[in-house]
Amino acid sequence: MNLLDLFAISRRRTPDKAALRFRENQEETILSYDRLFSAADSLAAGLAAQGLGKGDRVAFFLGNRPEFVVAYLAVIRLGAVMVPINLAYRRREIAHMLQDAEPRLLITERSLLSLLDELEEGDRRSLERVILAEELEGLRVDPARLSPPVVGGSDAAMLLYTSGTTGRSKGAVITHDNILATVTGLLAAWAWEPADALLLTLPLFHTHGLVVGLHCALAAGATVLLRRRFDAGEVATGLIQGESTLFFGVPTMYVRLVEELKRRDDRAGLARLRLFCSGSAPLAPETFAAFRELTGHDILERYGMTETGMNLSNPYAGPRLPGTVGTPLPGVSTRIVDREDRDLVPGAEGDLLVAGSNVFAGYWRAPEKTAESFVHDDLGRRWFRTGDLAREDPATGYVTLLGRSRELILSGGFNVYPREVEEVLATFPGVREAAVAGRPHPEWGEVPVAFLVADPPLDEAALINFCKSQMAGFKVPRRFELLEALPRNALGKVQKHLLPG
Ligand code: MLC
Ligand code: AMP
Repeated sequence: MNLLDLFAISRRRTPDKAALRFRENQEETILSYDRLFSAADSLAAGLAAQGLGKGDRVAFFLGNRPEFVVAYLAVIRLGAVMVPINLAYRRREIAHMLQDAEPRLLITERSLLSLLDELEEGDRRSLERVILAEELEGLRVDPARLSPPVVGGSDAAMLLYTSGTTGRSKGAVITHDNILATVTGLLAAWAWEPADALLLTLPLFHTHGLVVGLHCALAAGATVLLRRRFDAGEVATGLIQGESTLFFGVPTMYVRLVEELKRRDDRAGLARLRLFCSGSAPLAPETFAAFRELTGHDILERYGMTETGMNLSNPYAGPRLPGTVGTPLPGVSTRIVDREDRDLVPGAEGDLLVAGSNVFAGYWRAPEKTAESFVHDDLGRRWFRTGDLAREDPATGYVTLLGRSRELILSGGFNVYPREVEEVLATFPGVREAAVAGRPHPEWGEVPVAFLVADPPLDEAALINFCKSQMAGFKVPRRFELLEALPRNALGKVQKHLLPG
């Protein structure tokens, strides 16, 4: 079985129902299930005619819009692999992904072309063609020419880039089976039904918007109310007056929604919604409480990762406990272990391992990194090291995440790897040493802060501009502090816990 088999059920059952409704600038594009999948079939036929086939990578540097969905479905129909690129990325980050994934095609849109113009010839070596979203319709041909699908569950559907423990990001190979596991688990756990409509403002280039949002909705035969981006005012109005039954967001979105809803006296319409979910970063219990106070809804917090899809979730029917991520989803197994990978008793704090069909195949062209990321038990079962520290409540079985054993800063649901930022800082003239650490922030959760040993005078404005030219805005340190020396242990390793607060 592949993903399209799953979606085919919705297409067959309700061909005329809206699968996707995209609204931008007061204009709405509506694609029924039949139109969406027919468009994907004819685009797949067109791409196949151009030589695209199984295993070929197709990079997407594309915002949320219907063409993203049509093109994605066409790509997986051919057994090809989508490689989505974060829209905030700059040349250095995009170049790395293109060089590593070696896509044959890149699908983008006119407004983003200027960023791609910055790429050097070597960066785009693998690219045979750059296609604009605006041109996709013209590539469609009669789908009768399409050969039967050649795609199985163990074939890759997407390469999702994530950084893991080292500075350079790695592609997590996500198979059809991996996505099927997450989607079928969530359909049951959150009681998805065809009558659902999901207001989706999360970016489609990450697993939260893409798998948890888009895939679940299409598999359920529900409707996706897709938006280009999150705007707290528009979302509040949409939720109060619109047709959505579900909303998914990262904690930053809920922080902003709480502020927005405090100013509104027309909140009664929110009672129509069935479920609000949060994930990708810790939801502060204060935000949970404020949202409940304003809306009467308990946000359902769940926990996932790019490499694993979704792992744990608070219950749909049952108490949703703030500060916890609930219990394992159907088909997911968890262990909490000590540093020697020995199981700990419930209640003890340790490293969280997960296993299940949801766990990815491995890192793209990085067998050593893949091997390091898994522990094998006596039965030969593969357990993925999440890098998250966790404790299970012995009474309820609910899991609380306590932090991370790897260095990772979570800013507004985006990942920032200190080492990558440190490497960029170290190339700025005058910077002798750099250490980057996360510091709490009321809106973003955490933000990166840089500690520098530098030759005076350091031009901070020039340094910020340099950082902005080298990496996505959310990775740029919010504060720079000059130190005489970085705190190091006897082995010379920087002791980040000794850096100023
Ligand atoms: C934007 N900015 C951020 C930021 N997003 N700064 C810190 N952290 C972030 N997350 C900065 C930009 O650099 C810019 O700064 C300024 O904010 C305005 O940019 P914007 O693009 O207009 O921001 P906005 O649209 O308000 O974005 C906020 C947001 C967005 C919350 C909507 O960050 C977002 O969509 N986050 C969701 C990320 C996500 O989907 N994560 C899921 C990963 S999957 P300047 O200085 O340049 O002007 C995963 C697994 C799982 O984690 O469990 O789900
Ligand atoms: P990513 O690599 O972008 O997929 O981010 C995955 C990481 O996000 C996880 O390893 C966690 O550290 C974090 N994360 C996801 N959901 C939650 C949550 N509900 N609470 C705390 N952290 C979370």
